[in-house]
Amino acid sequence: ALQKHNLMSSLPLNSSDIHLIVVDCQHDFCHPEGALYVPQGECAVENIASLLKSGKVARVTFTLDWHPLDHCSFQPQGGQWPVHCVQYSRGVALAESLMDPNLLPSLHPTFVTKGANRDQEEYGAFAQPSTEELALLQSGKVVVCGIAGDYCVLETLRNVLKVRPDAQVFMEGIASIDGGIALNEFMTKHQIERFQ
Ligand code: VGL
Ligand code: ZN
Repeated sequence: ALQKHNLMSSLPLNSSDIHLIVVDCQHDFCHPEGALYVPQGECAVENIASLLKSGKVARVTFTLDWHPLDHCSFQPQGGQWPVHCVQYSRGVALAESLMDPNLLPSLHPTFVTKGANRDQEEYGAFAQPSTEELALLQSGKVVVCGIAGDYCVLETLRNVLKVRPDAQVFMEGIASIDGGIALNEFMTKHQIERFQ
């Protein structure tokens, strides 16, 4: 769900302005001490931070894994994953190097949460995009990156491609649990362009 406090979400961008979608770059996935640390997560985050600072990006959307304490995907509930990204815990925080009060305000950040429904696994953002989310996805040249490449990035990319078949992927800004196999296969199969 799109966090509606963001009043800049209708800021129009030209199709040449980059709109970077950063998937789940949160403490639990990016920090070696996080609950569901994905190897190389810090490298992906550093590369994303550099791109955001490069001046090439006009707008950023952050997706956040955002689970209630008893989410069905958690092992104590019989799910596959350790308890992670619990709402209002440290684990949901954006990775340290992306939190830059001198930079983010000029990129009109929007936050999109997912996984809040206790009874449903939801890897991808924009599964059933609202009118506002559709407008957001129409904005700029859409480039996707984040963590994990084989789960939430892949699923978010599938959803984004339904609205924006021209979306690209920033490979250096991705870390995958499987080392990149699933995402690479998907990109080859669907001839998705890499952002250079
Ligand atoms: C994710 C596993 C569980 C992800 C989220 O962000 O890729 N993976 N929840
Ligand atoms: Zn999750």
